[in-house]
Amino acid sequence: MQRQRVNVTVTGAGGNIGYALMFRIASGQLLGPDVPVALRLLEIPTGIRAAEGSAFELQDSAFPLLRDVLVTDDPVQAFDGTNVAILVGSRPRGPGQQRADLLEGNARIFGPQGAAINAGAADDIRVVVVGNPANTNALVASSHAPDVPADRFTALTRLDHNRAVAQLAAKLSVQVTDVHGVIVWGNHSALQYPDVSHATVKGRPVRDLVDEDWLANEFIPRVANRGAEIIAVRGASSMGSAASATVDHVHDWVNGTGGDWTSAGVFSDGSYGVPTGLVSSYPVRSLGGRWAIEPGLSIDAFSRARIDASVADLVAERDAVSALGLLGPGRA
Ligand code: NAX
Repeated sequence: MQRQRVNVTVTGAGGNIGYALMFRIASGQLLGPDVPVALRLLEIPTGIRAAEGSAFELQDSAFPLLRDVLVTDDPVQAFDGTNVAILVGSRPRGPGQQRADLLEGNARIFGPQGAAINAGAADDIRVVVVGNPANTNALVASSHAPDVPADRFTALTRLDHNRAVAQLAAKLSVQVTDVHGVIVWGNHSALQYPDVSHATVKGRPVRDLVDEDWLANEFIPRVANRGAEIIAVRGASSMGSAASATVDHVHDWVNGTGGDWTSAGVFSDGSYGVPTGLVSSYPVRSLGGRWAIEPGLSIDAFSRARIDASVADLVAERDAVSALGLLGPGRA
């Protein structure tokens, strides 16, 4: 028997990741093979034609689960009654722009979108922010949605997690399914910390299988800078892998993580010395449709320094949007 229809909003639907995402959503990979979906595609006026063209292609795909597609440039309409909001559309860093300009430009997008979610989304709304700077954009959106529980706002760090798993599998000549217990901490930025302290491969600690030099000088920088490497080789930024990680994130959030934890940007409750109120990447499990931070993991000095550096990056971003007066009343 088919389940109740789920409304899914994708912002930036006329862009690269939006294009790669929508076919995965409509085919049932986001929520499950028995869950009908209605898509709401939000764009700005310059992107509307691209989104409309993509909607034609969705129609031509005759997906059995796809009930409806709406293309709009009105956030209020896009988020009305939505159950899952995937916020991809953002303002890219322009030539010569400083981080403050980037944060400001994006806060002016994610603030109103948070307000529209607050006003009209369904009670079970789940939000994942993909558009960069993803963690702080999630914080801004949430701060404008005071009626929506903070734990419904998340940022995508699953791509970094997947990259870390894949790099370990390649290094150790095993399958990705043999790798467990990887963590990405902190900000989805070059200061993120992909941590293998608790990772195992076929039951053996990864730390016994690779040397410190490889971890510090190859693995960590490669995962953290993989986006730039993709651009250099492909001539365009990550799109299929980013869409795939987004599908993984929402799928696991809704359906559960099973035996292993994964990584996601969630509101800190103070765990692991991360100040409350920041959206930081953590080891998380989803149970009963809610993310929970994995408790009680040991943190050695190597990890502590890197987590602290990434968290300092998050604090600087939060302080910058706060100084600009762009945080809403929700969780200042
Ligand atoms: P594109 O430039 O191809 O697409 C972005 C789309 O967003 C454009 O069509 C634009 O018109 C639209 N848009 C801009 N402002 C909007 C608004 N206010 N409302 C609705 N739509 C709006 O970029 P794409 O390659 O799809 O990347 C999108 C974002 O994902 C970027 O910020 C990028 O940095 C970020 N990424 C995040 C990743 C993550 O792991 N969190 C990894 C991949 C990617 O780098």
